[in-house]
Amino acid sequence: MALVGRPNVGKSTLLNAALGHPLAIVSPMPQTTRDAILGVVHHGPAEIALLDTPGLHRPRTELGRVMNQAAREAARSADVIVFVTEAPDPARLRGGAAKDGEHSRPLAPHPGDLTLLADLGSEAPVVLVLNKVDRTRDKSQLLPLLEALSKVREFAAVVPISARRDDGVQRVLDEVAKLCPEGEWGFAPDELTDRPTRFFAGEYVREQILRATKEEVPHASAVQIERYVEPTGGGALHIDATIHVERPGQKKILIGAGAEQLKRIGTEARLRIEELVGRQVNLKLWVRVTPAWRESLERLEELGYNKGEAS
Ligand SMILES: Nc1nc2c(ncn2[C@@H]2O[C@H](COP(=O)(O)OP(=O)(O)O)[C@@H](O)[C@H]2O)c(=O)[nH]1
Ligand SMILES: [Mg+2]
Repeated sequence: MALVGRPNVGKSTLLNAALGHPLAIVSPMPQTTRDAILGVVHHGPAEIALLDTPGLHRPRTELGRVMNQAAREAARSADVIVFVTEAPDPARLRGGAAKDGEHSRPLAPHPGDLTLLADLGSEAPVVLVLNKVDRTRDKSQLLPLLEALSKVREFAAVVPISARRDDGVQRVLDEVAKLCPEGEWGFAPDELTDRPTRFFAGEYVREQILRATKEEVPHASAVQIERYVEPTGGGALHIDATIHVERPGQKKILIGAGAEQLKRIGTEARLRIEELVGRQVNLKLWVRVTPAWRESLERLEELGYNKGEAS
C-alpha cells in the first residue's frame, strides 16, 4: 500500500508508528522524504508493505520533479492507497470560529488535497487518514472537513489519527489489512524494509543536517555514501560519506566554527545508524560544493535520486 499526501502531513511519522521503529526520517520541514521508502508490518495474519512517499507538491527544481514522480509511481502500483491529510492548525480553526460570533465556518479541504485526490485514479481503494487530530480539542470541528472530503470521492474507510501519539494507527492497519490481497510479499518477520542499511546511513546523516541547519541548507544538501565496509566476523562498520551542498557559504555553515557543527552531525548520525545495524559504526564525513546538483539529472542520478525516467 502507498502513503500519499501533501508534504508535511505526517506520512513518515505514520510509517514509523506502524513499524514501531523510527526508520524514516521526520522533520518539521516540507520535502524531508525524497525517495519512496518501503516498510514492512506484520499485522495479525496480514503482512502489510507500506510505501512512504515524498509529498506531492508543485516542484521548483529537477529534484522536486523526481520526487513527485516517485510518489506517483508508488500510488499507481499500490493495491491500497492511504491518502493522508492533516487536521487544520488550531490558529486557523480559531480564525474561522471568531467571525462575528457565528457558528464556526465549515472547514474546506486544502486545495492541494483536492488536486491530489482527483489525480489518484479509481483502480485502487483509498483509505482517508486525517492525521494530527491531537491539535484539535473539540473533535466535532473536524466533521465538516471529513464530510467535504468524502464528497470528493469514495473512500473505503475514514480514520482520524494522531501518528505522533500512535493513536489510531492500528485502526489504519486494520482497514488496510481488510483491503489487501493475500500472500503477495514474503518478508522475514524481523525485516523492516527492502532498502539496504547503506541507504539509511545516508538518510540519518541528512536527518541531522535537517535538525542542525535552517532555510536553504537542508534543501541544498545531499548525502552520498562513498564507502560502506562491513568487516566479516564483527568489528565496526566503516562508512565514508560526502555531503554535497550547492554553495561555499552552505559548506561553511555545515562545517561550523572549529568543525563543531559537522562533528555534532556525525556523532548524532552515527548513534542512529548504530541503533539500526546493532553494531559499532565508524562514520567519516566530508563536505563538497557541487553547484546546482538539484537541477542536474546527471548529478541526481549519481546521488541516487533518479531511478526511473525523468519526465
Ligand atoms: N501535532 C502533530 N504533529 C505531527 C503528527 N504527525 C506528524 N507530525 C509532525 O508533522 C511534521 C511532518 O511530519 P512528517 O512525518 O515528516 O511528514 P511527511 O512530510 O508527510 O512525511 C513533523 O514535524 C511531525 O513531527 C501528529 O499526529 N500530530
Ligand atoms: Mg515524509
